[in-house]
Amino acid sequence: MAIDEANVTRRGFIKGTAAAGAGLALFGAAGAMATSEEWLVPAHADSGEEYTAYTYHQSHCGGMCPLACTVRDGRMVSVQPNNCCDDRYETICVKGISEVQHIYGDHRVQTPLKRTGERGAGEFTPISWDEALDEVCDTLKELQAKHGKDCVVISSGAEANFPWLAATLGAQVDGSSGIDVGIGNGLDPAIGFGGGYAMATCEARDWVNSNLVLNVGSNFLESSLPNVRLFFEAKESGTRMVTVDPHFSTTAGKSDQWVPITPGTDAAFFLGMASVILDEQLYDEDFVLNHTSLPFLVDASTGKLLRDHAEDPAAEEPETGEQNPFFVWDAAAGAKAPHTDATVTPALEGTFTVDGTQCTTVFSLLKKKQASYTAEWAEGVSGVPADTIRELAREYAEGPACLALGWGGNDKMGNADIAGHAAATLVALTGNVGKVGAGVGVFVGGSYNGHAGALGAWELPEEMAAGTLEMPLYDAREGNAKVRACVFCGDVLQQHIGNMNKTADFARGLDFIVTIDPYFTEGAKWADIILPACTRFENDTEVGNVKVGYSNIVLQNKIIDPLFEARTDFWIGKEIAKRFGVDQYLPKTSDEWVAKVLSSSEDPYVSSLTIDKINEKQGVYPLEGIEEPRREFMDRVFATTSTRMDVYYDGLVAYDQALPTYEPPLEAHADSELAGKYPLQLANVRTRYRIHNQFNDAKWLQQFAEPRIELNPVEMETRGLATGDAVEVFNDRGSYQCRVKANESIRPGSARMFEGQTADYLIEGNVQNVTNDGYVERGAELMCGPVIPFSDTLVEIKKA
Ligand SMILES: Nc1nc2c(c(=O)[nH]1)N[C@H]1C(S)=C(S)[C@@H](COP(=O)(O)OP(=O)(O)OC[C@H]3O[C@@H](n4cnc5c(=O)[nH]c(N)nc54)[C@H](O)[C@@H]3O)O[C@H]1N2
Ligand SMILES: Nc1nc2c(c(=O)[nH]1)N[C@H]1C(S)=C(S)[C@@H](COP(=O)(O)OP(=O)(O)OC[C@H]3O[C@@H](n4cnc5c(=O)[nH]c(N)nc54)[C@H](O)[C@@H]3O)O[C@H]1N2
Ligand SMILES: [Mo]
Repeated sequence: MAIDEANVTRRGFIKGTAAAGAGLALFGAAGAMATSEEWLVPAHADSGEEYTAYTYHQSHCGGMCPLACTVRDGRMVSVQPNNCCDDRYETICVKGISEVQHIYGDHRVQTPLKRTGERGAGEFTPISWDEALDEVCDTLKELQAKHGKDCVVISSGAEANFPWLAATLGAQVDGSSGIDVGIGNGLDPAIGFGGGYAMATCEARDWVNSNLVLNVGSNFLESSLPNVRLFFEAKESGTRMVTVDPHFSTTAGKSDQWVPITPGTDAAFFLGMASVILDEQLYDEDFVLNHTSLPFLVDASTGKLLRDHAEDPAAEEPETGEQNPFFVWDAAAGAKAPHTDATVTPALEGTFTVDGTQCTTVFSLLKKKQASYTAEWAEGVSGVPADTIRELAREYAEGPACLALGWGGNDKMGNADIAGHAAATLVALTGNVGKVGAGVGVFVGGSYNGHAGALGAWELPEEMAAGTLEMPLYDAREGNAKVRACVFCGDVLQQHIGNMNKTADFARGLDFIVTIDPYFTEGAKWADIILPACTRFENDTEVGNVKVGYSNIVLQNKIIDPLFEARTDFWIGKEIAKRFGVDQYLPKTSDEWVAKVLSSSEDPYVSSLTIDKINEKQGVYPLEGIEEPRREFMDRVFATTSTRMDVYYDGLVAYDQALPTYEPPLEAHADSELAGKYPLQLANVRTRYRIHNQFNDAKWLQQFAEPRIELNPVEMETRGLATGDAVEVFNDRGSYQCRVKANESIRPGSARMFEGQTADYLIEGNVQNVTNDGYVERGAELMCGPVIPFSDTLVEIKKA
């Protein structure tokens, strides 16, 4: 343990434990306790050792900021941007700076803990690592012997690092089912990119080359802090930045134009734009004919795309478009022709008889469908004036333009896939993809949006493999699932699923729950055993991890020794592997693992790198070719079956969603049955002061981002509320209490809350108590399964 006991003053010690409230029992052994209160006594500048070491910060804000950390007398005393090779990557925010305090925060789990009270009550007693690990492994083995290996489900947040825990246990893995897949479910099948997460087809660095950036449903200037500079560079170079958001967000405030929209109606807005583009013939005819499925023939009676032959559903690989072409209508020959025949000029519209079957084109079907989706109709649904829709449609069609979407806006509504599909239709009509200054998708995050590097992996023997996921955890709550035990690396239980009261019932029914986290979270309260993990800054060897972030390969070097009795994820994973008798297949140290991840890369540029070589550049090594922004599909060959933008989803004919058909959100809309009882929509958004539940106990940040619910003054007045009042937020699913704040930026009819706010930081209850966990019937047919519609939530608010 790295605590300088002499510097822990008696007074500081008492204050520290008092601040933690029930902290003695909660967070570990009193004797080992040292919180920031006593930690921040002056360090001796003249005596002791001082050094600077390099690591990267949290990834889940898209950050991974390269950091230079100064350590004095064994304590981390300052965190600054790493002045590494290229100043584009020298970023830091208040979250990074305040880690000096936060890593010593009073919600750190300091020792392994064993539950003493009811599940969820948060009562624990400290135990030793050996006791904790033995109990974890013995219990898991016992359950697996009875119910099969896959009765254990492992689930991690984004920051944890357990590359082989599931393989060690033969357990199922549930990543983050249903999260951030709303828009991507509708967009990505059209392009074959993004894996359902709507990853942008180019980087925000390309925005300087755009005529327009239409930012719909993202608060980029808070959710993408390392890239904020790119937004302003584009704006200053003359790119028009337009933000479509129900609320006057930070990003809306810095944009050239703010377009307020009714929550959950992005699809209507996009469909209105598409109609203008069709009516005014603003579409890019060359792109439409040669690079999209819009001229493809559809069987009018079944709605299925015409193909050469029926596919074998049992085949291991679906056939390519080359092997099993689609068809277009060759007007010159008066016959069908395979879409792959480059000599044919396809007919865009019409009805044709093909082999005795009535056929039409996707474009004709789109035109027919769009007839009712006029700009005036879209105004009626979305509240965006028809003239604004027309102007934006013309400007977008002119291009080059980027359609920047979000994970925090309409993505968090049940109807999100329709918005994604409508966005894909807009892109297909205008060709705003695969050329300089044009792209579509979510641009948030430096670490997700740069160039990707091909890191290698540690190979495991074949028999060491994870189980197959039976069903996502949100469905496992319905009962009848195999799962008997869960290992949560991070706060999955509370943070990853809507409707906490239902999740709590599920947690009560499980046989065993383990949480591995540096902090005592809401989800940890449900654990039987809590294992204290190290933060990014602590390690027991030289190097803890390697990642690609921000177009660079970055090392997580050790800054300080593990604090308290915390241990690294790597160490915990190894100790579990030892007890399961498979330790011999794993690297001995994280240094050995990192070296292997580099040397086993298929890319010779990456495999030639070593830890030393990267550390010569202060832990940050640029990938090749990163001077140019990443741009996908510049050859306009898409990663779809036809290699074109496939906008017609004939798998969804049964749901009338082969082309986007407008549907309102599940519950958060004006005609909702619940609207009378619960008139306010609860928008769950991110803030620059937090990463989800992370930094809740960062004292220096709490003063800027005290958890509160925000309402328009009009809504405050009708409820007789004043800023600072304690309120209850409730619906049929549950309730929570917090303070309320008036804010004119909030749209009347909605309330806004920063997500990740949990019971320990509110007056009572947890935001997740009220959030929606329902989904649409077609959910199972979508690319990533249904989205969890956290913001498709209606509530009422009253004085508590
Ligand atoms: N600082 C920080 N950065 C983060 C994170 C973090 O926790 N903290 N988390 C990361 C993660 S995991 C994610 S998913 C991303 C999310 O990043 P974003 O997609 O930018 O999500 P939010 O920041 O929640 O912003 C969503 C915006 O959409 C608006 N909105 C709400 N409903 C609608 C709607 O129906 N239509 C439209 N058009 N707009 C709507 C909200 O008012 C809000 O301004 O951020 C990442 N970056
Ligand atoms: N109501 C509501 N819920 C939401 C959302 C919403 O809008 N509304 N948004 C959703 C979205 S978009 C997302 S992406 C998810 C994000 O939810 P998470 O994936 O849970 O978010 P993270 O910030 O990655 O959480 C990381 C957790 O890991 C812990 N941790 C940090 N470092 C380490 C480490 O080194 N090792 C280990 N073992 N643990 C570590 C942190 O203390 C924290 O508990 O939340 C979702 N939940
Ligand atoms: Mo997310």
